Amino acid sequence: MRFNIHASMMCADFGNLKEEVKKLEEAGVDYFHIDIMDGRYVPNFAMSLYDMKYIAKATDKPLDVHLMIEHPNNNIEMFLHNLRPGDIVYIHPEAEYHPSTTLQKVINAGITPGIAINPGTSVESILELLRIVDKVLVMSVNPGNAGQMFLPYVGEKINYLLELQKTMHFDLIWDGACTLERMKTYAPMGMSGFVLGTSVLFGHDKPYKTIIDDIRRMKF
Ligand code: S6P
Ligand code: MG
Repeated sequence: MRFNIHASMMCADFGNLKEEVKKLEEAGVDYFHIDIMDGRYVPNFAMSLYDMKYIAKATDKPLDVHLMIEHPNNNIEMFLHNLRPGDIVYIHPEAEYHPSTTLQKVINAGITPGIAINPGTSVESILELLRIVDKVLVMSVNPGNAGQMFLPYVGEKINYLLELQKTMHFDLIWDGACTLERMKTYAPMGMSGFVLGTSVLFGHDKPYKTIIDDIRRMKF
């Protein structure tokens, strides 16, 4: 069963970033997931524009850039100018007064548009945006940190989105506390990608390649 593996780079070893990118590439990840935070929309600072630029230069693989910043419309061009066709940018609709205007900028730049949905955000409140985005990052933890506990009430919303994607044509990507069990359950249901952080990929006593090979060999 084919699904995309997104490596959550805020969990990588920044002392050896070049080497990390190389190892993850060789291990067969499909996307480098870049968590950009501003300390306002979320109570943390993770990666920045310059980290993103560095990783974009270090790999030919696509990036998916998760903007956890207030009013991304004010400075989204800085990110878009450094991305390539095939890369994805997700914004949080709550962080913007007019999210569809911001998404249009992403589309006009030739970058794939996406939204990220917080655990407390209802599908109804972002339904119209589902008509214009190609990717939906569904968060099963509140944005801001890696290594958080899965919030079980998100399960019902994920099922609803999996139903909607059949007619509204967007891809669903899971972000937060993604375990092997969750991949096993949700990949056959149509989840197109999983962001892997500390739960599966980083900080374990195994090479990335072994972990990814085991995931690819999983029986469904
Ligand atoms: C959280 C961020 C995520 C995490 C990732 C961590 O704000 O958007 O991308 O980095 O989910 O994964 P884990 O397995 O540590 O929860
Ligand atoms: Mg993320």
